Amino acid sequence: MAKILDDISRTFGEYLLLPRLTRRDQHIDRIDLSAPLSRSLNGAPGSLFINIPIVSACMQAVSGVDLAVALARQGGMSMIFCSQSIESQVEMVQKVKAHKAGFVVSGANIQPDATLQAVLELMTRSGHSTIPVTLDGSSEGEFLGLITDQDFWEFEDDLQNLVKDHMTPKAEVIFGVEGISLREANRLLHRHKKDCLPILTAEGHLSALVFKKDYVDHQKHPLELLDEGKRLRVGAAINTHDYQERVPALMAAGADALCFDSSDGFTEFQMDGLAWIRAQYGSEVVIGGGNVVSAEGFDYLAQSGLVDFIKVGIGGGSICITREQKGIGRGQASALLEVVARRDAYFEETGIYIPICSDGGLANDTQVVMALAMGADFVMMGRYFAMTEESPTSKISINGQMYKPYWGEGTARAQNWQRYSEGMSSRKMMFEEGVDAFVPLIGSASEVLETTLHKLKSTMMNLGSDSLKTFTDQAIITLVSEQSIVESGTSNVFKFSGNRDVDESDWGN
Ligand code: MZP
Repeated sequence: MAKILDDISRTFGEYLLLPRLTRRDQHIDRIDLSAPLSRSLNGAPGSLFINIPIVSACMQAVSGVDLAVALARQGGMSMIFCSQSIESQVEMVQKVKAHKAGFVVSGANIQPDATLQAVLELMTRSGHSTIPVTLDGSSEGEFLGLITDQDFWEFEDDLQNLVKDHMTPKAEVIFGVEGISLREANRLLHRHKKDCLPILTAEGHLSALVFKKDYVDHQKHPLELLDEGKRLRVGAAINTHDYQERVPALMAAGADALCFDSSDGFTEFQMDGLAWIRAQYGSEVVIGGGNVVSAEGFDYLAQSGLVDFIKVGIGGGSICITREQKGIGRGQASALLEVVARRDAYFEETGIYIPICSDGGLANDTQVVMALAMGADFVMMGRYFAMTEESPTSKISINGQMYKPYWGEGTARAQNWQRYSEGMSSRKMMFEEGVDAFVPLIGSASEVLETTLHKLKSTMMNLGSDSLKTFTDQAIITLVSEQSIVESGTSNVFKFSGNRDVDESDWGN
């Protein structure tokens, strides 16, 4: 007969943390949010850490080049999706690795014979106020000058005038030559009181731009996740079908970590993949396995000695219908608590520490905090990043509100890449495990992360924790009744919604 568990499947929203002693010497700016991505032995540090405990999901609608760059700049890491051809995934990894922090390929350029009207339209379309002028209007063309919104007045100048008559010509532009270090480029910006420095090749062609605002941004975000060569770090998803071709290509491209993208990692297929990759690359490669939702699943992957980190979660993803379609999965909090308990016992038994990633179903910042308090070393999120400017999809306006498309990897839309790129139509899709949806656009990755990380650090202060390790060790968590959940919201007050005809200055008086 089937075994029935005593406990029911629980979600993060059913728990609360109890405050512990907050010390006078604690400071929010000194809290360490770094998290391990690789396994370690007897308390020695592992080979790979992230500076904030957040990675982005292995999904087409989430982890493209722009998000990977934005997230690594904040200290986290993206897992570039594998539901695409090996060549295009490799190209994405290469683009992230080639991204020179501070050096930006110019996205909006114009020819000297274009009109001011065309410049205006380009500025509106691109959101840029400084436009390089190149002979052929491309980002690599011969550099002729710069035109900015200070060089003409929209309502005073004739917009049919030509760019060449208003631009600052090359002879008057301060520029750097390719090979210049970022530090030197920033010094030039500072010395000449400029906002933008074009970088030219020895032949005088445009190569990149360096902006003062990026320097300021870097100073504000010192947690950038860099490899030994000062390149941004990026991870890549892999599958159990083509790893013998995909992994060597990704390793050659410089991927910093690999991660099996599978809703169920408790399989011999994944074990075969892990064994093959380890045999080829030894400890040179960091590999994540999963997903699992039980101590049994954890043991299967951990005891092989092949895996660096293990992802937990089946069916909790915001676009996931695996539980409805197949009847498998587990409440994310129950799954995480059981796997973390087994991981800790395994560490006691063997001295081997395996980081745990809580993957999917995190509906808000509080749940991120709870997952980390419950012992996840880091979290993986899809919806959260799909909603940002940097996700790879195009914005769309619905009833005046901006949205972005977001779809699961288990949808026909995501799975169709094989048919288009490799003619692999033999594995016919019988049913979908995900849905195709829209999510509101909420801002840039740096803006949303700033809020999330601030809330996390604030809760860590409440628990008297200076690091994520002490956060978990000090966490006392209580299960709450349905009535407590009601009590957690506002109660017996009238909340304003929509526009208020009240002078803001009245508030707080
Ligand atoms: P979320 O952050 O949007 O709630 O969940 C993202 C996670 O959902 C992914 O990391 C992955 O584990 C899972 N996922 C992705 N596609 C599907 C699907 O189509 C899915 N069912 O469950």
